[in-house]
Amino acid sequence: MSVDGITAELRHWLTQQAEAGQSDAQSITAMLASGWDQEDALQALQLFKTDEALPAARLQEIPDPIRPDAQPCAGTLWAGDREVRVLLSMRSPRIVVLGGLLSDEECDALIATSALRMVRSETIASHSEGVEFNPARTSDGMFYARGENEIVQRIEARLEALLAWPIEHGEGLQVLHYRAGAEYQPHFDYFNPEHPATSEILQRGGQRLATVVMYLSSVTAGGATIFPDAGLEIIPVKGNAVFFSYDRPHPATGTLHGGALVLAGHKWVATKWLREGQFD
Ligand code: PD2
Ligand code: ZN
Repeated sequence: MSVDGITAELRHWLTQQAEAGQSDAQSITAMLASGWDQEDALQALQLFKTDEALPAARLQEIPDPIRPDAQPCAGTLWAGDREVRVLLSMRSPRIVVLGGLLSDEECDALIATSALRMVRSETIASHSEGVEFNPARTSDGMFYARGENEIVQRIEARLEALLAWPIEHGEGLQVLHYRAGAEYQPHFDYFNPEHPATSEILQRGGQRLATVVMYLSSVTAGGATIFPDAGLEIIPVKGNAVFFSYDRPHPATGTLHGGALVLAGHKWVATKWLREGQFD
């Protein structure tokens, strides 16, 4: 038996599954439990990811640390004031793991200057406008204004050089602190086009195109950044970073990702989101 198309109802359900952070494997398991044949379920998921409802990929350039004209030289990239190591480069989803993006002193300084400003992290409310506390995200966090202090300026200038993306097309740095037992369940970083708050959010800087998660600490146990659909987990190492981009605001980008439960120790990260346009 073959699946010729998917119903609007199934598309809606698969969209909800993806938005709720369910991996492809979890969606398939739920379909099997409700009586689907395995081959049909796999085929339907494939159709969902490539069907006509998929928004077109952006034609414009999107940020990337390894641009087509500049292959890394001996596994390193020049980031304006220091060399950064390329530890992993994955094409689909687009993910690059970077070694030595920040010095230990820069990590310590960011933690020290943010520690007193940390509050329980919020996320955009899923069914109304505004923000809400979310049990899926149990870290504490704070935002720096762009260019707020000398360390922030230095890191932003480094990211601008590395990604060839204007600082003005980026949000202020966010610092997150996870204690043992804290996690950030899988989610997408782009703004969901179907969400009621999105059109207003997009007026300030447009969509997010890419994320850089910088590790300000190593973690005693747990706390990997996970990409469930890519089967990839990145162990936090102080000074390293993971870059990933999404050329459309859709689960088909494969960029579902999360922060796994911290089992022991503390995890500190700084996140930079790159936008289509000027964010101010
Ligand atoms: O801390 C992380 O590993 C993590 C995971 C997923 C951070 C973010 N997302 C984020 O800041 O968006
Ligand atoms: Zn994220």
